[in-house]
Amino acid sequence: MLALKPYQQRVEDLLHRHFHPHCAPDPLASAMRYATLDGGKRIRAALVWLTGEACGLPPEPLDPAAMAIELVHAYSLVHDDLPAMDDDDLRRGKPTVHRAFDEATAILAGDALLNEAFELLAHADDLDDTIRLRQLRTLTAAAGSCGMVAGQMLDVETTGKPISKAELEHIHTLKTGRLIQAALVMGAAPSNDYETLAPTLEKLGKTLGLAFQVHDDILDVEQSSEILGKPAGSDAALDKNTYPALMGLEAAKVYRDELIADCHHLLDTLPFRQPVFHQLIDYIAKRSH
Ligand code: GRG
Repeated sequence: MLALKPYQQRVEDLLHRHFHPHCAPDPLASAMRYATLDGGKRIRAALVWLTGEACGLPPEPLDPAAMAIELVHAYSLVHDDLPAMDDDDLRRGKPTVHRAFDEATAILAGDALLNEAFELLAHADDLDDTIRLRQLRTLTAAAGSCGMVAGQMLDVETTGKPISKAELEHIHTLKTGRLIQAALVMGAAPSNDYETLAPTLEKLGKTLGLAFQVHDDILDVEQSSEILGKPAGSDAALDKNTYPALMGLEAAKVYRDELIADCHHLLDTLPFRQPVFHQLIDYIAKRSH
């Protein structure tokens, strides 16, 4: 998506500068760079800045929040790819961190990236303490044991077991939705209207996170079907707890489109008009990877 480019470039440049040089010893520093730089759609960082822009804020005060959320996201991917979790060999078109380095380095790089995110926000000295605390509270709660980690735990626990749509929704609201929600809330943190905007942004973030996940599940089914040469909806991906497995591929697409329509309506109830924001919502359900 063309409109995403400036945000992608901005976070890439900021992270590049942040990691060159870095005090961590090698191979830790190299693994942290490998996991973070030159990759990813940067949707979460873009959402931080877009929400800020919509609130009339310049990008600079939101740089630490945009970087921090991408660091938390990168950590979650490194740990999710580990043999004890998804055991994936490829991420962002290249070998996963534990394949390119080793398992111990990948675990430590993930740990370091998570801490780095909070350190970065804690040191965002240009921000008023109230704003900094708002962002720290939002991100720690979203990433922590009652947020993304809880979602991952429930996902691991329920893999291979039949679950209801409500249970799947709960898992993905935590696992994927909480960080997307945090991006919106952190972006509005410096706004004078924060208290008024936060509840709608939370609702929008939750709905957008779900739409993101439903589309991710659809992509998994369609792309593995292409690879295996079978009709979409008939392959092994359907054994997993995903929306297409639970409700069928076509119904999952309808559900995704309903969630996207809800997102547009929620955005329209906010006191800002941001065409790029609407475009990003559509992109979430149209992206090919
Ligand atoms: C290990 C605590 C812990 C949490 C992991 C986010 C997550 C929880 C696991 C990722 C598994 C996964 C592939 C979920 C599908 C949705 C998702 C988060 C996809 C990856 O996000 P993108 O598409 O990634 O924004 P890029 O590479 O573009 O940044």
